[in-house]
Amino acid sequence: MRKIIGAFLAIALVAGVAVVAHGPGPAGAQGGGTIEASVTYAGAPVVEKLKVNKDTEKCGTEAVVEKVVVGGNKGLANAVVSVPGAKGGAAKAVKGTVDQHGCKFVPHVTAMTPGELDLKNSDDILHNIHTYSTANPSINKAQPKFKKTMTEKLDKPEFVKITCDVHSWMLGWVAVVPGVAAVTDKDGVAKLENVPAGKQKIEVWHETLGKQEKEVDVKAGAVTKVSFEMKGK
Ligand SMILES: [Cu+2]
Repeated sequence: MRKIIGAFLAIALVAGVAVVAHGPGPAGAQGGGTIEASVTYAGAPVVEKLKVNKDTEKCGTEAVVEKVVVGGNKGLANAVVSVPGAKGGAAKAVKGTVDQHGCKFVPHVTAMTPGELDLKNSDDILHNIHTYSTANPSINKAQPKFKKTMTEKLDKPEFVKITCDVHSWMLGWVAVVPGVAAVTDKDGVAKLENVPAGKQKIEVWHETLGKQEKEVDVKAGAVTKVSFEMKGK
């Protein structure tokens, strides 16, 4: 009987230690850290508005093309923050998904690792996927209303511009980035999880404001903050 109790105690002790070891959360358990990037832009927003007279039932009568979206505290939305060197290990493959909804690409900017991109058509009208790229083969394909999803491949790292030849105002971007990446929200903030600890190069890209990079020291199980101020070209 004593032996059995002893064994139970031993199991409880081991379990207790395991719980403590997992304390910092999944990032700490995998040896990675979190990067919280804040991207700002002091310049004016650039949002183009165009009259629409085609497929207005689905597209509306005005198209809003969001080229530079600036939110509270000068936060720059739609910027891609990435750690291109964070390959393998904690960095997972992320499939890209872009929907054509209301005759807009949603989201306007999406990030994925090299591989497959799902193009959805939730509008019930004809769209056409036309990409502008150099590293990857260009895509120029009609997506009829009955084709709800098309899957294409973007295998090479690149920032790929997407347009639609049916609706000339439609504009989107797909960031094909090896490693860990995230797109800034309306406040200009992007959170990157499971970034390998150590010195890492952080890159920021914006469709009209260009690129910047910084080196940061990522600590396992901790949040490292980094900020970027984009300049107008
Ligand atoms: Cu379209």
